[in-house]
Amino acid sequence: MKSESLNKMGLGTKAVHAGQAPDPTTGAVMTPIYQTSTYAQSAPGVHKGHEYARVTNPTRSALEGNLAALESAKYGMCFSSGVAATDAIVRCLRPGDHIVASNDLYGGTYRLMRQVFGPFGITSDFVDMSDLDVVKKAMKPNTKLLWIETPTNPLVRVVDLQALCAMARTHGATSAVDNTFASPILQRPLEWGADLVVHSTTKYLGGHSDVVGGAVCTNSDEWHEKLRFLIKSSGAVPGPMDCFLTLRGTKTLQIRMERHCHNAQVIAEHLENHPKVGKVYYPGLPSFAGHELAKKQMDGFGGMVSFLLKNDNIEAATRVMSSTHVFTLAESLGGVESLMNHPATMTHASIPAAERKAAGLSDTLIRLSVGIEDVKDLIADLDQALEKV
Ligand code: P1T
Repeated sequence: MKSESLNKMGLGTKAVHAGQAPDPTTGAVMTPIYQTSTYAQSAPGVHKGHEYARVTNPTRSALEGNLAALESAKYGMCFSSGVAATDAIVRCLRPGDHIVASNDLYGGTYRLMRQVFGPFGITSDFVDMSDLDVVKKAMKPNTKLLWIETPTNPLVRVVDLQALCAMARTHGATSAVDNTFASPILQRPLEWGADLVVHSTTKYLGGHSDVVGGAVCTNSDEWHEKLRFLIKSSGAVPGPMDCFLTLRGTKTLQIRMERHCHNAQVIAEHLENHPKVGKVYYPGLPSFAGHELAKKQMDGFGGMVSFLLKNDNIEAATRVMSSTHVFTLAESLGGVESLMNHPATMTHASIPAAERKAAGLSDTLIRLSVGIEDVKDLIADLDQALEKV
């Protein structure tokens, strides 16, 4: 379908069609897995748009077009993982530059910024982005990147995209929003003024826990050029099979997100009224601090729910996490199947305990990635696990 006509269509239509047209040589409706490392040239420098597969691959190009359309972006660029996408952005900074990032964020992002880029002279501070004054105070003359997650991982805090992106712009810094938890179906940060949108496509975009990948979308010609150069020069690219799987995932993204949101809402409300549960973190609960902001900048509240037990100790939390049958205890999120995760020992273990505590991330927090199963079965599973404490 022509991209001009697709531009006016809804996200469900874009998810199915954007970036893809029937294969010109065979008519194959689905974009083939172009399993090739190189492309024939009829004379030196004369080719059909592809020279070498580290630089471009048609299956990857289809996925890049698809993700760009979903994020209202001019450009999409795919990487071998979410952290590779983050790595490429931070690599564009220089020694002496400073990053302000959310203090509630994926532990691997913290590890990358502090432990990988710190020794190269790129410093980073992690602050509570739900307080705009705190962010303003953290910005230094050498702050070049504002790294935003919303909803955050794992406390699902919702922060003000429009205000934060405007603050970065005024300061002359780039705003990058990790949109992994929301997916473009629920939130499109470029529309709120972000310079860059980042995804771990491993999560909702892929949607089936069978592929690792990352992406950056942008409207900036300058950032497109810088990141394309890094894709070619550093080579953290996804293979064609991975791109095919992710492209297959995005086709059903809209309907999956509807079900993730529905199931998570029902579960969050159930847990909020459960006698064994102390606190529930979910943007769809009217009692949740970020609820009103989520209504403004999101088109749904997402599939991620975190909670603390009333009997708030690690033995009880461990018992619950070891007792579910439908929820699988595992890292990651965003797949069709429900997962349960213990941030303190799993996804956020690389953040020092004192910093986790200062950010409000308790060692007893349990995080749920609510899947698309029958919600009554998910509730029964949680109830029988909670019965054990
Ligand atoms: O795993 P990878 O595709 O490299 O993506 C990293 C990443 C980036 N951003 C966010 C918000 C993430 O949640 C992740 C990965 N997160 C998990 C594995 C997790 O269970 O939280």
